Amino acid sequence: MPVTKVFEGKVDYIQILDKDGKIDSALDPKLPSELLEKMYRYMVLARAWDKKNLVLQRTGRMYTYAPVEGQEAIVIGSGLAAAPTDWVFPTYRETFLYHMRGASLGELNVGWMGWEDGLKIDQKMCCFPLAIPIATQFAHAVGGAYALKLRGINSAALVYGGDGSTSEGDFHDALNFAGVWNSGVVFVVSNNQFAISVPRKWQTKSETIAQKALAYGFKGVQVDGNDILAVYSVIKEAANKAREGHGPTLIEAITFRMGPHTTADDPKKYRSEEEVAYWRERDPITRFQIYLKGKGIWTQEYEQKLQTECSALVEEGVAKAEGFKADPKNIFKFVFKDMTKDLEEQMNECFSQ
Ligand SMILES: Cc1ncc(C[n+]2csc(CCOP(=O)(O)OP(=O)(O)O)c2C)c(N)n1
Repeated sequence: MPVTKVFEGKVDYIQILDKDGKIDSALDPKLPSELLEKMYRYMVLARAWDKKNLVLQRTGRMYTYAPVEGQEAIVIGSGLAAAPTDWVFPTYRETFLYHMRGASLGELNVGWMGWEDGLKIDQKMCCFPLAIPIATQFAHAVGGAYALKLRGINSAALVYGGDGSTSEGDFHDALNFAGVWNSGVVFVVSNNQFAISVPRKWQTKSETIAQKALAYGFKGVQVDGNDILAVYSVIKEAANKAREGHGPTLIEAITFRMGPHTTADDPKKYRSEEEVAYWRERDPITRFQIYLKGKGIWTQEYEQKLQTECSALVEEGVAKAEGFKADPKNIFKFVFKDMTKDLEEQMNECFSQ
């Protein structure tokens, strides 16, 4: 009986800037200085905002918060690689994208402080509301890409998720449809090594998450998620491909969540100090700073000025959010475009006492 090979796959891993800030000159995307500065500025701002949010939560001024520390290169690299008319489908870990697309930090904080108004997104920003139910956003993105195609709109759909979300049925349904329909979707999986306390190796027997795309008939690629140049380049290429009608790509960005899963979690219970230290040495901001220093862009004065600017922006956002006068009725009003009878009854009952 003859044996013939009917399938063979490969998954590349891409890193352009190593952990010490040294560039692979063959892969250097040679981005203009303004873009490099924008990348750095956004990463520094995201970290300052993130750190402040943790403090706000710990002091009772914010409810549950999901930190982004360590994963900034993925959010910002992808956010800058996407065209403003590409649609994004974020989770709770990528809300900084809303700021990059026009929302103020104050508006973001209104949402994180529990008010529905913070999730009111201008359609022009091309953003879906953040998904908290794990993996539902993948199906939304494939449907969104299909809707864009039907309307003749030449935009990609970028959808985000964590390593844990790839174990959900919705992830596989979405990949299957994306493959069959040749949808213009870029799946960005932030493999931050843990789904709350569940390590990546308990999530799947596959060597990589990227290879799952091969089973659904399209390209999967791994990227150093702490290297903003690699993230930017890989996502840019995938988004162009999506817009040109050449179908989906699955990108597995290897990273680490430096903080807790959310403020309701204690990571010391399930991971070691050594593991955290290993990733601290691979920080996405530090290595980019070294790279910018080598290019003559980064100096101590540059950093000081930037830190001052960022902390002013963060404080302005906090003041705006804390001064926000919310209408509690919006909890009911913002669920559907037209309020259902049931909700109206509940709202009236709630506010009649
Ligand atoms: C459908 C569903 N099941 C369970 C949860 C509870 N939950 C919230 S976050 C999370 C882990 C998600 O891990 P991962 O997808 O790796 O993303 P990360 O939080 O690490 O970015 C779980 C199980 C949920 N929100 N939705």
